[in-house]
Amino acid sequence: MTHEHYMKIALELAIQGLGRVRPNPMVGAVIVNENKIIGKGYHEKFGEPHAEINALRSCVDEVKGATLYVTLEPCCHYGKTPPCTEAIIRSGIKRVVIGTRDPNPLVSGKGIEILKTQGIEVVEAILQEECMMVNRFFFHHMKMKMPYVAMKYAMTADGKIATKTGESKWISGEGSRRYVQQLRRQYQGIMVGIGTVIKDNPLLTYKADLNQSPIRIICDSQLRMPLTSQIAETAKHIKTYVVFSKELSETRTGLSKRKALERKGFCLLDVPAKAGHLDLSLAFRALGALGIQSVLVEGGSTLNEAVIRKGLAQYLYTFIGSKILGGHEALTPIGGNGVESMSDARALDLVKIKKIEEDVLLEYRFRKE
Ligand code: AOF
Ligand code: ZN
Repeated sequence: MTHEHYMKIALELAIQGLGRVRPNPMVGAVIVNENKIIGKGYHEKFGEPHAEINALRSCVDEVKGATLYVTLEPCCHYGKTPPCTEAIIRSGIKRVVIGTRDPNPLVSGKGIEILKTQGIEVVEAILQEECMMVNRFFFHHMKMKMPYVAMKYAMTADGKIATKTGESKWISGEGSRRYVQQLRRQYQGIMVGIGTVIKDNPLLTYKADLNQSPIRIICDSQLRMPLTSQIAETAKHIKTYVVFSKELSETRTGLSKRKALERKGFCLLDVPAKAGHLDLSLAFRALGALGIQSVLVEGGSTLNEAVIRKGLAQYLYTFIGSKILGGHEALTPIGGNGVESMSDARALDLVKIKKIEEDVLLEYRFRKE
């Protein structure tokens, strides 16, 4: 069997950690001796043993002389758990086949060096692209110190996100809404503008398991958050940031509003604003510094426009419902004034088309500018 064959199995194991290991990467490992798989494991839960350790513990046969396949370079640092390199060396494994290097500066190539100095053969970059893709949020955050940002909206076949009176339930069907629930489980944070909170009073959770719900982030420069909203009522149990204007935080009204929100359980984050608009680049930078690796932006059209204008998004999910609303006044997904010339359009690369019942989902990557 090829290296790719076993790495694929390791990748399938890795994604079983989805939603449970973040902000750690998802990692899978397979141990093979004489063409036979003798052990398998993956990183199951944040703070618990790494993939390699679980694979070693699962071995029934002799590990000496075996090959370890692992989707990410083994760590060599003391984190919440001891270094995987030490356990590998102790086990008598002869060869380690790695999907991709760990971008964490505490590891980044050092894990490989340690294994090599102990006489272990190391094979690198097997299914590297796929191994990076499963942890694209972790890689992006390590490199950019900013969260990986994806935007999601649902629009009608004529490109509207609500009627002219603001009704938006429902543009997309049940299947699409179930899909969005799965997305919420994948992203560490979910962001909306305060307009959406006031208009729709959403909960913004992963409903099947609140423990896997993303952190909620509300852009609310003037602290208009209603204290009776569903979000406010649940802020003590589900971590929720309110991002607001630094200028407001220095006024007396700002201070009293801030106190009232803190009593409700909100975490307050102030960032500079210009003409009442938050500096979103600084907001995302601050969220990155708080360890938030990925954010799903769920609108509305004002927030979406600001995110796109500043080039802050990497990925886009567009759901298209089989309906037409019509009208000049009905909102479209991206508000503001838009660009004047076709040459200023934001370019996208289409990566996926999916039919979901009567809806269509289009997934795009934002082309780098
Ligand atoms: C591995 N195997 O399965 C994972 C690794 O705090 P800790 O001890 O859990 O360490 C977290 C760091 O370890 C994380 O930032 C990443 O660099 C690496 N993750 N390494 O060898 C694994 N999950
Ligand atoms: Zn490790």
